[in-house]
Amino acid sequence: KILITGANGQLGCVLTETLQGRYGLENVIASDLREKENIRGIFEVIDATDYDRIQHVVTQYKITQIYHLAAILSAKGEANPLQTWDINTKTFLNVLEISRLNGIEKVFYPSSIAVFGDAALKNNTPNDAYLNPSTAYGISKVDGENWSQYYFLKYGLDVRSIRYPGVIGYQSLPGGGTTDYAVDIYHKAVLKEPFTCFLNEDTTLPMIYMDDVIRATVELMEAPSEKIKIRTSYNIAGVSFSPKEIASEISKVFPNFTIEYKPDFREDIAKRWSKSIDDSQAKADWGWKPNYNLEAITKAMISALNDYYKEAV
Ligand code: VAH
Repeated sequence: KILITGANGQLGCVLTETLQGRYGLENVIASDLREKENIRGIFEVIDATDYDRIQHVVTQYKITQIYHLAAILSAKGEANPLQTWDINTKTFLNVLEISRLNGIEKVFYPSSIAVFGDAALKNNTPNDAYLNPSTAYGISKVDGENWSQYYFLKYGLDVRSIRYPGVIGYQSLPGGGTTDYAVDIYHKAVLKEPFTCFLNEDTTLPMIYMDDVIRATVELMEAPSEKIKIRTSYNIAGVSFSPKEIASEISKVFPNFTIEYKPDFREDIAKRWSKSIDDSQAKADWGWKPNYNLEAITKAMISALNDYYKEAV
């Protein structure tokens, strides 16, 4: 039985559906701080800062695996560091401690390319780069990575983690992230509206398509334990592009599409992150391979959002 926290979130809702498809609707317990949004199947409201509440649900459903997706993203995290600490770090420690005390078999922890700061190489950032993040969010993710490794080394808890790039998908909207523009831009393009970008035109960031990132998560979690050599977190790469490059790809489909640039505080966050990621370790250890480049992402996003907005009319 699998428990997912943060199931209403950008990735949580898609991962819930994928795991339900793989392991059966009755074997996946979705949870979130808020009442259920676009989720079928079993759902529990869980405030993951509440240790007893998680423990209760773990006992009630005889949970054997936990995917801990509840988190505050980078841009929103800057407004309230204490809340970011509670929601990103305290909740994860609750999950780890409950996992070890209840014999949970596997735990998944989403880290982020936000763990990288000025000390890391900007291009092809290696897995073992020195981590000096510049945001409250990045600090919380480095912390989570270290706690993962600690619980693995000290208690043998099978915690696995990926450093997610910015995730692009049509199924859901991100909230409070710095990479969110790369989802919003497709919505505006399909609605034939102009787009205002909060990053500079040349600010390149690592991104990944939803299908790829969900597949990476499932593949990592299904890999034999001895293949998982890194117990902090794995770099994975999808595609890297700047706002100018995504806009130019969109213009091939919508020649009248317009974009203007009004960089705000999120530009300061983005410029300290990596531009591209070296994922050779994930490739070597558990066979990771991305499928979607920018052209394929653009095609898939526009076609899915066209259908979505047609049905919505
Ligand atoms: C954010 N999407 O923008 C997240 C992500 C790569 C960054 O973790 O905050």
